[in-house]
Amino acid sequence: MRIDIVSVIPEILKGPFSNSIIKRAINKKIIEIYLHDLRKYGLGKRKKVDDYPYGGGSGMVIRIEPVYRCFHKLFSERNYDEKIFMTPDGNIFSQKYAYEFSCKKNIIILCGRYKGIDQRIRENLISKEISIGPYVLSGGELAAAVVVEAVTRLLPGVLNNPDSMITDTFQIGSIPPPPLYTRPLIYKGLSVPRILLSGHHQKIKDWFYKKSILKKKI
Ligand code: 6GU
Repeated sequence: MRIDIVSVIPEILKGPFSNSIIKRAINKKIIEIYLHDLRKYGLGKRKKVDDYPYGGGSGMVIRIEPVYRCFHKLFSERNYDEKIFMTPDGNIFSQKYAYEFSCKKNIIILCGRYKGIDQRIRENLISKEISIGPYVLSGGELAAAVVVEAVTRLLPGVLNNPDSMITDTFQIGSIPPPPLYTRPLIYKGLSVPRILLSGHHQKIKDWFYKKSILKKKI
């Protein structure tokens, strides 16, 4: 899978992509991630990407030309199955979207900044508008990192133990994971439930199931 991310501050995304799961997926060549600096496609000597809103109002708006140029350069190189705009007023991201995106070959993610972007970009260059929750961030970069992480871990070969993916909390239709314990057996008087040391596999399974059900929010 290939993901192209377009942003005015692509540096924000370098950290999240150079560690852990995503780094491993890149090294294994399961995913390719390319960061594009929108400013490179900006106007004039100062590489301007934003302007004042028509009709007045505070804040700056991202202009269509830089986005159009950047997108069309990429469109000329390959087909994109999804063109996602990260925005606080988009559809709330969920595991369902993570699955959907993980089945695509090429996707572009455009990160918003400033007050917003020209509506013509949203209506003509974008196929999905996504938010990661009901709160406002200064830009879509961290939200894009969340989407990429959720998608990457679903790609075959990324997780060492696919079984752990199946039992993850938010896998659709599953119950939450039970409480987990590891060594030491007792720490400052806090001990691990004895049942887990009993060796009774069926009883342990039943106990885990009961604890999971109890955690489920209805
Ligand atoms: Cl995608 N962008 C911004 N700026 N804020 C957000 C968001 C996205 N999702 C939740 N808050």
